[in-house]
Amino acid sequence: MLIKSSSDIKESEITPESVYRDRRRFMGLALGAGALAAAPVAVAKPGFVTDSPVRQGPEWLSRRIAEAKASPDPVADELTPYEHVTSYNNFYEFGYDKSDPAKHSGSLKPHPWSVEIAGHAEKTGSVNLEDLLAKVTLQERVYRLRCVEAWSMVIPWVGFELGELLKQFKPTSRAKYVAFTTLMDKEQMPEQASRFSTIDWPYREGLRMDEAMHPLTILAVGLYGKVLPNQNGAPLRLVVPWKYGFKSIKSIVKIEFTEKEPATSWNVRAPNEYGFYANVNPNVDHPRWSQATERRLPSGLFSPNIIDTQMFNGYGDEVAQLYRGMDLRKQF
Ligand SMILES: Nc1nc2c(c(=O)[nH]1)N[C@H]1C(S)=C(S)[C@@H](COP(=O)(O)O)O[C@H]1N2
Ligand SMILES: [Mo]
Repeated sequence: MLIKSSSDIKESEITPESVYRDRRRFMGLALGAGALAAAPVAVAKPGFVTDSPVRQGPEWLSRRIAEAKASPDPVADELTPYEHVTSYNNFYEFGYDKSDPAKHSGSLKPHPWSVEIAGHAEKTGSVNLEDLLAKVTLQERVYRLRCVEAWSMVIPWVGFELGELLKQFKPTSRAKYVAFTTLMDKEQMPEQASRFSTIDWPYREGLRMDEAMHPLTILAVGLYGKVLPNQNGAPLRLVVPWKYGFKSIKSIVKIEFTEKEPATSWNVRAPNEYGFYANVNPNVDHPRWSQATERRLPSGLFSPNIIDTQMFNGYGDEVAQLYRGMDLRKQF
């Protein structure tokens, strides 16, 4: 096994998921010498990323991701397998079928990448991804992702707290919201050139300042211990686990501190269906379907895995206080 070249290793031996599970076990236990010897070689070798069928990021990024701190808290939910997380996606810049992003996002060039920081902050300007990541602590976070379409997954992200980044730019007292923008590039994101698009590109999202600063809110650069695949929003995407998935904007090029609530893509498109807050809420149905339950992937066609949706996607203990005094039926 040690001397196999990467081309000799069958993909089945090194699925990111199995490697990942072993890595978690490996990292999570205080190992004696015996256990160390039993740890699979593929786990110990940091270069496992190079065996990936997924397009890779630069070496420096793979290394940073491999060094990320393991998740502190175990999540009871079973992880959604890697193949599902990376092949069943919403990323309308590449098409509207769930399989389109995995098929068509090869045109996206996530490296090099830079992010513009703008608006009400003492420091603003453009920062490249490597410099941006040099000043934050990468860690693993296992989160439930609940799409407004009533399906969900459990994904082990690698990322950092958005608040840790935002503080560095010293937002002023006028900064009440944070607005995010996805890359606008018709060559890299072909659907942005379509005359039949349902969205007014580029994709935009936003959070209230306290939501943006909440420790559960992260920017992700990886998943399953590997560089974020293009279809999942490479190289940098938001993850807000207590809100519907459409808030978790992908491939971010701009972060702006604003005084007023920013316009957000789905809210602009259909304000009666998609609110600015978009907190997961089983008691407030979408006008065209119930939000009381969800299809947890993977889910069979003949034996669908239907579970109850939880208030704030199960993160109520951490975030409910952000919305005290608000009518969540009106501010949905
Ligand atoms: N730029 C951009 N970001 C986006 C979307 C999109 O179409 N474009 N879709 C959103 C929706 S509806 C969901 S459910 C999640 C899906 O993330 P995933 O494909 O990584 O599971 O991304 C969100 N972020
Ligand atoms: Mo979604």
